[in-house]
Amino acid sequence: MNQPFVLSTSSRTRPSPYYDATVAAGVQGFSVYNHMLLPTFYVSAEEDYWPIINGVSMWDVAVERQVELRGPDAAVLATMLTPRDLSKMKIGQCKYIPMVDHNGGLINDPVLLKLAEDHFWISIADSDVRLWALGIAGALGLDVTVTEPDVSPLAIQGPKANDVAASLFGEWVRELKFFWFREFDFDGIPLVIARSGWSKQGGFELYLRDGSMGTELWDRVAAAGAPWDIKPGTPSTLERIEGGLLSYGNDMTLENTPFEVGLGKYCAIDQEADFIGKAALQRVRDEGVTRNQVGIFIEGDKIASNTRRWPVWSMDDEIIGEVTSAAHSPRLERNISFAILDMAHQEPGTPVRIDMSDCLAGDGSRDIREGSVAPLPFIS
Ligand code: THG
Repeated sequence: MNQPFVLSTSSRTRPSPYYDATVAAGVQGFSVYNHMLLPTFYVSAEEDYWPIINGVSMWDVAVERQVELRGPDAAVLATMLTPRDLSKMKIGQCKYIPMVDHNGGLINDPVLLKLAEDHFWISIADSDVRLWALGIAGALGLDVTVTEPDVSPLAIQGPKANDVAASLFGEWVRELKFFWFREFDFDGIPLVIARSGWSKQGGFELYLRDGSMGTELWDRVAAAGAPWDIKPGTPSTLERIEGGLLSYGNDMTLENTPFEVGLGKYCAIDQEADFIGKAALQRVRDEGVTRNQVGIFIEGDKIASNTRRWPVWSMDDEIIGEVTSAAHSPRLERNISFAILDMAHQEPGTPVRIDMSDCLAGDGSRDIREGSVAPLPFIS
């Protein structure tokens, strides 16, 4: 897509602590996420992708804002906010926690960090979780503060991330387990270092606890990564569709329950503790879903990205669902996508048609493609 406009910015589209460093590194595109600017590419989606697969890449993901829960009832509130079972969660652990409303609709799919028994960070995808958490805390009369602290993640992702992190922080970091973290004073730069990140290639997220030190942290990571040819990058739509990672607002919204988008495995709906949406999710479980997420291979020219959800038709010209995210996979050399389709059309190999007409082209041109249903993930 060739956009005939620029993105106008203001203090409402808050820059990240790494903004100056990313501009100096040659960032060329931004999206808006949690009311902030999210870098989207440096060279091109495909050029930026290969270091994540074969080397190491560093990403400004400060848009993953933290919603901090602190106080005697912080754990009670965290438990109310997700169907995931938190009863055995340890200090120093992260958990991927779908959050749902009273109807079971997805509010967000954040990562939860437990810093102390009375101290949590909800590291959020793109929706206003702080408002939701404040509302629930107030309605339940809980003794907890809900704030947005000055904490901004920088991700290091790719097979060489271990080497870069060890050269920065020491050998101990190689032993850090997946989805665990440690607080670390990095020569005066206050960090929480977690083995996590929005790719399937492995790596770390450095949660910077002082936004005035963004450039300093960026520059130190870039310098330490130079021997491994670290590149500036961004969360990759290509890699994450290949690997089956979902994007809130794209692949799921308030209109979806976790069961429709493969997140049922993170929902302990019969746990002892109460949580928002429990009755609704039990009902959905008992009644079954009417639609479900699948992959679709899309034929024809390389897809750059989708600017809206694309309608999907059966070969009898019935509308059977929508493509929610699409990209060209460099490793499969095919167009791949996530879609939500009616239950009658889930079988891998089922032929479909996709209306990819670009609403932003504005010239009424049509782009109808052939496709076929595929199992997820595309690459495991
Ligand atoms: N990092 C941080 N916060 C985030 C994201 C992130 N918030 C929003 C968004 N990304 C959340 N989305 C995901 C989705 C999947 C995973 C991480 C973030 C993930 N899942 C593990 C997997 O698929 O193997 C399973 C985790 C588990 O078992 O609990 O890594 O990227 N800070």
